[in-house]
Amino acid sequence: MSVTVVEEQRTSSPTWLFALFGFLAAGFAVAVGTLVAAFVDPAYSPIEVVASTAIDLPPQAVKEWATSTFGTASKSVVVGVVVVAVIAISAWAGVASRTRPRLGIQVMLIAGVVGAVAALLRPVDALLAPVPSLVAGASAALALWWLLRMAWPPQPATLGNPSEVFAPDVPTFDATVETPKEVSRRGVLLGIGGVVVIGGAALASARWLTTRASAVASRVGAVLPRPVESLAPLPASVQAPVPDMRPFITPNADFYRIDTAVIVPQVMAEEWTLSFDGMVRRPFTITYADLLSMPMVERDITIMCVSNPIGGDLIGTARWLGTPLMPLLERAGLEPGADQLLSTSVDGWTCSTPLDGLGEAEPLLAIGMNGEPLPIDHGFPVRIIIPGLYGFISATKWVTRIQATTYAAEPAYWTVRGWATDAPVLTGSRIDLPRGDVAVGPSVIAGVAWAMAGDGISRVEVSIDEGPWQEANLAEQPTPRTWRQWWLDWEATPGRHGIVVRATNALGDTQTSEVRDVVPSGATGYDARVIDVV
Ligand SMILES: Nc1nc2c(c(=O)[nH]1)N[C@H]1C(S)=C(S)[C@@H](COP(=O)(O)O)O[C@H]1N2
Ligand SMILES: [Mo]
Repeated sequence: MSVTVVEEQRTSSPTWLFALFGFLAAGFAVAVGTLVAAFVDPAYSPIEVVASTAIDLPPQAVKEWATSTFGTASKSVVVGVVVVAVIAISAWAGVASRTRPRLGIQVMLIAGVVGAVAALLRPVDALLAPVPSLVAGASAALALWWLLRMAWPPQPATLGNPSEVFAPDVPTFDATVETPKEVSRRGVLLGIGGVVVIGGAALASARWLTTRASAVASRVGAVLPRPVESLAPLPASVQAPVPDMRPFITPNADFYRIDTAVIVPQVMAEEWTLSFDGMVRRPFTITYADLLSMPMVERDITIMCVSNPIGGDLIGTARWLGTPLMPLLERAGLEPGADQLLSTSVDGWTCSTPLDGLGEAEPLLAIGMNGEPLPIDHGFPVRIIIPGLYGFISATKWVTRIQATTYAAEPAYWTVRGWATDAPVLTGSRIDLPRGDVAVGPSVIAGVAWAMAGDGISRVEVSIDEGPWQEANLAEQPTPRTWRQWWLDWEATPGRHGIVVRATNALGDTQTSEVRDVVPSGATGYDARVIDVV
C-alpha cells in the first residue's frame, strides 16, 4: 500500500513542471558547455558541434543535403532542428524522471556522449573537442538531479504548511505512513533559481571570454597595407544608367555568404598561420606579419557560387586587396605529379583547386575587401580569391594550409559529395529590372552578365515575348574578371510579357539554353521573367 501511495504522490505533481526541469537542465548544460568551449574552441559548443556534424554527414546518407547545405538558409534550419530535438528530448527526460529519476539522468549523460561523438567526427583533430559536450552532459545530469532533490526534499520530510505544498489536492497522510513525496514549492523555486543563476553566469562568462581576445578585436586593429598596384576608383560608366540598378561593387554587408560553418571561425590575425606543404620541395609557414610584408595588389573580381540557381544572387563583386599566390607556390617549389592545390580552412573544410591553368588566373591571398579587412564572415584574416572558378573550388575562407597534392590522394569536401573538381564559372546573365509590375509606357530591362572564365562579356541579348533577340546596351567592364551591367529600353504595352536574356563571352561563345541543375558544376539555361504591365 505504502509504495503505491508514494507512486501516486509523485505522479500527481504536474507534468509540465518536470518537462520544465528537463528543459532547464539542458539549458544549464548548454550554458556550461559553451563556457568550456570558450576555453577550447567555440566551434565545439554542444549544439553547434552536433549541427556541424549533421551538416557534414556522409554523402550516401544525405545525398540531397550536399546540395542544400550550399544554400544560405539551410544551416540555420539544421541548428533549429538540433535545438528543437534537444528541447524535446530534455523535456521528455524531465517528465520521465518524475517516476524514474535514474532514467532521466541517464538520458542527459547519453546526450552528452552524442555531442562528444559529434565533436570527434569534426575534421579538425583536437584532443579537447569532446570535452565541452561531456561536461555539458554531466552538467545536465547534475542539474536534473539537483532539481529533483530540491523538489523532493530528503527525509525526514514534513508536510509543512499547506500553502507550501505544490499540489495541495493530494490526499493527506498520517505521519506514520511512508515519507510524503509531494513536490515542495520552496524547493522547486530554489532549485530553479540556482540553475538559472549559475547557468546565466556561465553563459555571460562564455560571452566575455570569447569577445575579450577575439577575431572582432583583431579585425578592428588590423591595418591594411598600401598596395604596390592600386586601382583607380571605378568610373561611373561601369554602372548602367538605370534607376534602382544594384551597385557594380557589392557592399560587404550585402555580399552573399556561403560556407559550411555553423559557428563562423574566429581567427585572430596575430595567431593566424598559413603553411605550404605536400608535394613541394621547400615547405614553409608564414604569419600574418609575413603576409603584410609581401607586395599587395588590388583587383576587382566577381565571385560566384556553383549552387547559384539561374537568376539567383549568390554572386557578388568586390575590390579585393591581396598578395599574388603564385610567387609563394614558386617559393615552395611544386614537385612534378601534383595536380591540385588542396586548401584547408581552420574549421577543416577543404577545397580542391586545379593546378592546371592556375597561374593565368592570378590567384590571390586576399586580406582586404572593398577597403576593409575581410569581414569575419568572408574569411578574416585571409582567404583565397581566384577569378573564373566557382567558390567551392577556389575561394577558401579562413585558409590555414595549402597543400600540393593529387585528386586521387586527397579528395576535397565537395568532391566526396558528388561535385565536380573542374568547374570554371559558366558564362551567364541575370535580369534584375524591372522588379514587380510595370506601368504602361517607357521602361527599362536591365541586369548583369558575366564570363569571368571567358574573357568577359561581349554581348547581351534580350528577347521579349519570344520575339527576335535584341542587343542590349553594355556598361563598361573594368576587367573581364568582373560582371558587366546591361540595359535595354522597352516600351511597355499592357498585358503580361515574357522576358528572356542571354549573354555571349568575348571568345564568341553564347551561353547555352539547355536547362541543367547546379550539381555538379553549375546551372545552365536562360534567366526569364514574367512582367505584368498595368
Ligand atoms: N572555409 C570555407 N571557405 C569557403 C567555403 C566553406 O564552406 N568554408 N565555401 C566556399 C563557397 S562554396 C563559396 S561560393 C565561397 C563564398 O564566399 P563568400 O561567403 O565570401 O561569398 O566561399 C568558399 N569558401
Ligand atoms: Mo559555393
